[in-house]
Amino acid sequence: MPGTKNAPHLTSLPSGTPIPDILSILYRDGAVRVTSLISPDQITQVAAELKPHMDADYNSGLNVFAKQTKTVCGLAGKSSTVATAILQQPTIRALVDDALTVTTESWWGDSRNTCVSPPLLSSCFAVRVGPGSARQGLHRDDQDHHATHRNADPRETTKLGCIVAISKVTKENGATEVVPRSHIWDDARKPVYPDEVTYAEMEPGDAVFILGNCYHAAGANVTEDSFRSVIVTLFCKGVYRSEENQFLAVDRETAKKLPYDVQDLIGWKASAPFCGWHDLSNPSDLIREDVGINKDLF
Ligand SMILES: O=C(O)CCC(=O)C(=O)O
Ligand SMILES: [Fe+2]
Repeated sequence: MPGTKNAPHLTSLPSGTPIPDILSILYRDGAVRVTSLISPDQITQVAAELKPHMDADYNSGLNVFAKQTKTVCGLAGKSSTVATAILQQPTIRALVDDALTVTTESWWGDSRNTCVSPPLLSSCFAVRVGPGSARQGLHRDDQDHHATHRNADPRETTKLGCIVAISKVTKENGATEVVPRSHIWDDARKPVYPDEVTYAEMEPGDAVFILGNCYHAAGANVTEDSFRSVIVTLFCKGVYRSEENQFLAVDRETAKKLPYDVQDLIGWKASAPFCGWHDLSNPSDLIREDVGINKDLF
């Protein structure tokens, strides 16, 4: 209960904390906040790139978001700063690689093959929770992969989310509700609101990482005039399909201009051995004229 020693608690670590230390909290609690991950200049730039879309965009109409909440999707293609400052951010990428890289061994005839499937971008969108927004329902993000949770294993998930604050984020203006340690619960247990919830309050540039098996929700905005803006970036294991269709979200001409590792992240690289190919080759051959045809999918 709030105020007692068993109150749900979200651990904060400063940017620059060694990756193994961040990972040990993430796997222990299902979520962890990292402060000052993205620089103030980059946040200002992201906000400027988002503004025309936010001004022009509409409520998604989905029941999963309140009617006062606006979303802007497809940010890998709409914001070059998101594509670099967030999608290439070394801490984000290191946590994602650890949680979501899939490595398996199997026989092909007499050969024992080790296949490594790197993570994919699952979705990248801004969520601006406006005054009067109701809270979202508590949920697990890996539900769209029909993930099951049977083994109390922190890694038993298909996704990892990273929510970066663009505005100041407070409990009052809609901070993400998080249920620490719910990532190891089975599928029957329902989180109890508000007793098991804590709030991911943040300054601009802070980030909260939430494993796909950890219960959370966008909070209610009970203010008169404060808007809560965040970038939600979800990553998934490369053997699952992305939540947001990245080939439609980022057109081919825009994808061509992205850094190669971001192209890979949004699906232009096949996952070894044979997942996601085009014409039995890496799709990136279509957008990288200088590297030539690569038929080797292993
Ligand atoms: O906006 C937030 O705080 C979280 C949004 C979320 O959980 C979702 O859209 O899946
Ligand atoms: Fe979510």
